[in-house]
Amino acid sequence: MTQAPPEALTNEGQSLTHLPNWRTFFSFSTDHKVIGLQYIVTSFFFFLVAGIFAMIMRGELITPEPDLVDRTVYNALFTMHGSIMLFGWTFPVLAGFANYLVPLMIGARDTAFPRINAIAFWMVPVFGSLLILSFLAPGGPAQSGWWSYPPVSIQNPAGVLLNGEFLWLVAVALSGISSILGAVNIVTTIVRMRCPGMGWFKTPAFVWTVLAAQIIQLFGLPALTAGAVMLLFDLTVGTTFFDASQGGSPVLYQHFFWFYSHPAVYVMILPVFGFFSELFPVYARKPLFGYKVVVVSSMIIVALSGVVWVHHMFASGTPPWMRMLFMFSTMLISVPTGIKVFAWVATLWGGKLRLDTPMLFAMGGLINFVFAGITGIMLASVPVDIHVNNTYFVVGHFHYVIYGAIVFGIYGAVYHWFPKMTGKMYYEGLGKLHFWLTMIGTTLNFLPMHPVGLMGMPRRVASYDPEFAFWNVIASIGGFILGMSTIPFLLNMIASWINGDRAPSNPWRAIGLEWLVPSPPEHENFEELPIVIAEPYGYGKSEPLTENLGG
Ligand code: HEM
Ligand SMILES: [Cu+2]
Repeated sequence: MTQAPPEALTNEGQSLTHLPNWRTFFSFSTDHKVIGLQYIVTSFFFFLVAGIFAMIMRGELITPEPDLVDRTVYNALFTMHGSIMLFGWTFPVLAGFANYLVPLMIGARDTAFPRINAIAFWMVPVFGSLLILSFLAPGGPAQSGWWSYPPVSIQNPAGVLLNGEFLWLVAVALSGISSILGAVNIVTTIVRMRCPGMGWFKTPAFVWTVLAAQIIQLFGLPALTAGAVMLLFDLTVGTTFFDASQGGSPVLYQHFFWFYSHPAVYVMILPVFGFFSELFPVYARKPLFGYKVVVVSSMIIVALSGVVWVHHMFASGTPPWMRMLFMFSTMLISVPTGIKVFAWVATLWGGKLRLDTPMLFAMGGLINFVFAGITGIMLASVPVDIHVNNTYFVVGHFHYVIYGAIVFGIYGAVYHWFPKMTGKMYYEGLGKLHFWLTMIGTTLNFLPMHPVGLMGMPRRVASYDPEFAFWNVIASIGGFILGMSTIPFLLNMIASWINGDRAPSNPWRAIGLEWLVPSPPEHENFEELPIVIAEPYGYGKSEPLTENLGG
């Protein structure tokens, strides 16, 4: 028999036999698609854990008194919430998308170093568990915030070596090593493995943003790791790099820390800019406006991101002339960023908008990002920053970036590529319910933080003056709505992965190499490597993307 049995064929003539077995996801695989999904699923687990901590904090803050948890527990909660959200969720989930999508989008069969890639992934469950397990350490987990500033972080009140702060530093170092390995792999893949014909200006915008983000990892992480190791020495073996009482400098730590951790926000936001750039053209059915300018502006952001870190230290005794320099360089970043925003708006302008769930999340994310950009410019200005430093205004600003833009962008990407990754369609009704709960929850949770911050409510407190109560009640209600919003999301993902309709190879009629292969793609992606002949966003132009494959 040479003919395939008819029941093995679906609408587009793909065989059902290559749907991956669930056991694959618990194994040491070197397939970038398996590793990508491993990253994404693991990171969502940490998202939920850190989200539960956020719920407890918002429960605590619903009344002015510290009645739900005491102050020490509260300190541990915001520290672990922030750390797990950043190291366990945002970086890994974006690494997952980079892993899954980059080889498909550039027409490669895998990444450059598949084994290093797998090792980088398997460090994530290790350091993530270490962070969670630190709740069992004597004295509890770290309590000095995700910044871990000395002198608080080198105090060691429990007097034991294996305390929460120690475990935290080990976890952060592992996270750094994992990210460096991942960055080496992804950068090499993008530079060396683009298929024939894919010059730099035929490379999809998401791939550009991933490259930009990973370059930041390569120059920034060594500084963070150096700072963390020196802190570890101060904590354990009695060096005094950062101990002011012994002639060390706590401000030096702040330089090490922010030299990486400011650029790190672009490691998180740039791939989300990539998602916007991929999604808007599809759902507006128009080419990405100013594609070349959009991709080049990512690289300009990388260059500028390395010269702005001192804006986190305006209130740390930085001399005025230096403040002026860093205020100016920070504000300059709004130029390439603003160019991107204009390009997205121009892409949407006059387009035939299709408001499916991925598009709703992308548009909601763009709106929230514009708002966060405005408060960001305010914070970049020295006089405003001195006034609102360490108030809830800052917390409101960065959650608008991190939740309003980054989480929204990631949700949009999850829905958009879900059919490709799983071979199944998600349920649109549940998706829309998820979007509206997320939008309402975000607004109620994070908007009130701005007025209450301007009124002077300090951050990192378990109790507060009753005059702040009104805004905190609203914020907490918003927080609980956000917590609830994950229920339709998880239901949708699980139910449609198991039971959803079979996805065709290109359900959105999108342009891009990943949509030319079956859903989910075969082990080595392409039987025959594509030969690219056009820019990736030819919507409405009806020119083919490749010379040899369809589409
Ligand atoms: C339902 C969603 C969320 C709620 C209700 C929430 C709530 C909070 C609260 C109450 C704080 C303490 C603020 C302070 O006093 O400084 C906080 C801090 C923080 N959050 Fe969230 N958050 C949420 C989502 C996220 C997400 C998705 C991320 C990152 C991906 C994130 C990252 C952080 C960071 C980095 C801190 C600072 C921790 C520190 O000061 O060391 N949050 N959050
Ligand atoms: Cu910054």
